[in-house]
Amino acid sequence: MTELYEYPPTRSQRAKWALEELGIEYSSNMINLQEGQQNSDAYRAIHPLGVVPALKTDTYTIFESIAIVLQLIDEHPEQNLAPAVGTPERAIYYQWSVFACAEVDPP
Ligand SMILES: N[C@@H](CCC(=O)N[C@@H](CS)C(=O)NCC(=O)O)C(=O)O
Repeated sequence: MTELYEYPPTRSQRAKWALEELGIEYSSNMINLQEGQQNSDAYRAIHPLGVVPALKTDTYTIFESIAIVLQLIDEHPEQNLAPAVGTPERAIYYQWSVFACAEVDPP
């Protein structure tokens, strides 16, 4: 079972949106940031930096909201949410995906 570690409304919404858009079955684990649950040993074992989101599947655990979105989209090519690898359209897709976290998030 796929598990999302989230606390809305934060960047975890990105991962949730992708899960919902792709129709993936998942369970939600709320990490209450105001109560400091992100600092528990249990959650630090999932995400060493203690931030949300993180995603745990049967085969891997990852963090970084954009990485989660890109991976989920790659796992479901039949949904056609991303341009084909190696195409000019894919280049632009990478550009804006990285721009979102590298340039938009900091400010
Ligand atoms: N680059 C990370 C940023 C994650 C992040 O900063 N999450 C915030 C919520 S938007 C958080 O969990 N903060 C908790 C804290 O700093 O204690 C991503 O996009 O996943």
